[in-house]
Amino acid sequence: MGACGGENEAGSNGGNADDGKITMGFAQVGAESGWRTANTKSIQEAAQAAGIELKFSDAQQKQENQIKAIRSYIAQKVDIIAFSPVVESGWDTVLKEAKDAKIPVILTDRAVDSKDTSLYKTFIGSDFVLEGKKAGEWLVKEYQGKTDTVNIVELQGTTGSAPANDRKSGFADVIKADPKFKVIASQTGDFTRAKGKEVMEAFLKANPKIDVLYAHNDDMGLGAIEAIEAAGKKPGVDIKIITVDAVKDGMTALAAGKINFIVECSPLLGPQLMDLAKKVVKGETVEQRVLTEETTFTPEQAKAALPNRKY
Ligand code: GYE
Repeated sequence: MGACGGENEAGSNGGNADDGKITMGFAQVGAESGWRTANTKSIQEAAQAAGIELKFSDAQQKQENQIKAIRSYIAQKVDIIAFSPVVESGWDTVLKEAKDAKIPVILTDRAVDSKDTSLYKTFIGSDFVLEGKKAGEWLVKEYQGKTDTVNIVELQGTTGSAPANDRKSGFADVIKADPKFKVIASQTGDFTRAKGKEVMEAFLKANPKIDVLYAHNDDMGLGAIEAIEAAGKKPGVDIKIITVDAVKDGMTALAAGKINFIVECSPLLGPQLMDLAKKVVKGETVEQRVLTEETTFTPEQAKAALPNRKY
């Protein structure tokens, strides 16, 4: 600690690693879900453990707020910027601004669709297409040997976000092999419990026969469970439910049989992010893509995993 004194000239090359301590500006999506809360905690705790000074902002699920935060980190000459882009498109301009200021950027959790991959150093997070596929594969197995039509409703994540786009396409890709699977309604619930409930209420009103709900995260699924129960139906029995994330509340509902299957998406990205940040600031090369390891859970597996679940 304190190896470099304050006598150095202020960083002339943009970043200010001259004080020996790395400063990271992190532009978070918001606080929309249990996943996000766990992700924020992981980042804050890991920064502290790694001795990285963290400047943290919450964009309340708005891209314009994230762009503002990133611009302010550039103006403050942080050493590195990390962010979880709320949507995939529209980042080129601000990423170029960071590049021109020689401040490296790490994408965490969600991807951008920028063609120029030199605009960021690495992208750490899950394979959302694979998550959607795992959800679809469970469904295919569950209805194996049956011929009746399976009416599916889908609660999508935030419109234009990587997890919503990819979880939708991965799932669709797997179930399209069998025409008995029909997605009869698909709408965004913005990854929140309140929106999940509201949209599920509308689904239930408009569709007398719903067999399956596929929700892009636990929170929307949990909101939908309230709507299903209020409509006098049994979640997990009358309507089978698949979600993604595997946060504690989701796992509890899974263990209770109200959700049938959860595809895990780990929010604990903090420690890996801090390791990568240190390497990038030192000028070491890092992998362009760092994948998170994940599994899936049935009710039995949820019961076994719950006592040790950290989030
Ligand atoms: O699944 C959802 C959250 O980007 C992986 O965002 C993340 C998603 C997560 O709101 O719960």
